[in-house]
Amino acid sequence: MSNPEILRGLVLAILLRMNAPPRRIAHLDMDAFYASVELLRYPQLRGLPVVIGGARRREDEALRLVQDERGLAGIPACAFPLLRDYTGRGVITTATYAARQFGVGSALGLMKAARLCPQAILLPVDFDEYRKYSRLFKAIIVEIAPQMEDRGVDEVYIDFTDVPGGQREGGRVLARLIQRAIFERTGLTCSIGVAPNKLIAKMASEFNKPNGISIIHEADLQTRIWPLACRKINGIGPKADEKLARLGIHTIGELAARERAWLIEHFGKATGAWMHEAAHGRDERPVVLASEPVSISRETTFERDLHAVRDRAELGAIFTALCEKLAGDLQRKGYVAKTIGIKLRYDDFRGVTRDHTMDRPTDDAKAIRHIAGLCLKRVPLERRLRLLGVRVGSLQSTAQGRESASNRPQALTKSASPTIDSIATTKQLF
Ligand code: DCP
Ligand code: MG
Repeated sequence: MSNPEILRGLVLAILLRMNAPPRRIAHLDMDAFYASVELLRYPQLRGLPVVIGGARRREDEALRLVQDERGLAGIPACAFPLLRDYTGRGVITTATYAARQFGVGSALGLMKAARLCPQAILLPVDFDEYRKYSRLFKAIIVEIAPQMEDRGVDEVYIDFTDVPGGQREGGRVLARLIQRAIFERTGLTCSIGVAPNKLIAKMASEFNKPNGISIIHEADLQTRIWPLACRKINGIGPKADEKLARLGIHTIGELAARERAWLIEHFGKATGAWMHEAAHGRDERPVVLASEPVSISRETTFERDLHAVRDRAELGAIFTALCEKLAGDLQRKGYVAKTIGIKLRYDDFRGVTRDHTMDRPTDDAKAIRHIAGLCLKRVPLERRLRLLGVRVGSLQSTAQGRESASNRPQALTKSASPTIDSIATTKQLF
């Protein structure tokens, strides 16, 4: 290409960019998601403190016997199990806003929460139901705004930039439309932040929770973002936050005031440079449409610590059930897995993982159980166990997986070299 042509191309690109509408990215997060889904079947609990956590118990089964002709909605509120009567070591997954006023919320132990709000109603988790509503609200969004990035069970990013109406009032009009459509078709509320990029949108969706909308423009950086704690930046975890505090930096504004070179000196090249960009509200990450899961896991914390030999039968049954659930997850989502792994936590809280990669992928419960069982044989089992988890990775979509399986028809073998994973706590993939 000749020089004038390149120049013309460049000018054209600049003109197009100048004429392009500004980037408007939304972050949508459902309000008290698991609890709100539960309130759909138990509307009589609206306005009451309700916490979700722990496995289904005898009390929950008994509850269903007191329903009248209105079904579950006919169970009187006074018949529900209360937090004060809970014994065990489960944790809260989420709580209604009425319960949060008492200081209870995600990740708090149920017994500890009982001391803060003994009168709260306790409901067991029902992942299948939450997954169903997760799929439903996302389907409603893509009907209206197809550029959606799935970020987990209850949150998504949406690119409003080129959606008709997506620029009106900075995105408020479209946000309202989506909020209303989700509410009308599911009965669930959500909160939405719309901003020039994902980083700010994620912070903004929290500003007016529940059922809120926040619109942030570049010019709002100093007034709306800089006063916030550094921890509000998605990516600054508790460790980095502690270090920042030790260096006298508490707010995003204080972070922005530091030289880029100074941040690099203290946090390394990549993190330091990223912190500098983030504090100035800059983030070019695109909204990525199809997000394929990397791995799927299921785990359970036992009601009491179990020993591999003395509680063999009980442990075996739990292990098999986990593998069956995982196989169900794979089949429902249309994946087969080549890597099967286990995760254990001992009674002294130390954790260990083992995994094994097979020659051909599977979604079969028995095959998963077999390989997971082999992994279990590779860990010390003298101590009692507190938690057991099974994870499948190296996922392929079922069609692709079946093809590679039929090309290489081999039995499940122990041939691949085992690897030891580090222990990672990741949000459960749905
Ligand atoms: N969750 C969980 N364990 C945690 C945090 C969350 O199991 N430690 C589950 C339960 C939540 C869901 O994930 O309902 C979504 O997490 P959020 O952080 O978005 O919390 P909520 O949607 O419950 O409340 P909010 O209104 O603050 O978004
Ligand atoms: Mg939420």
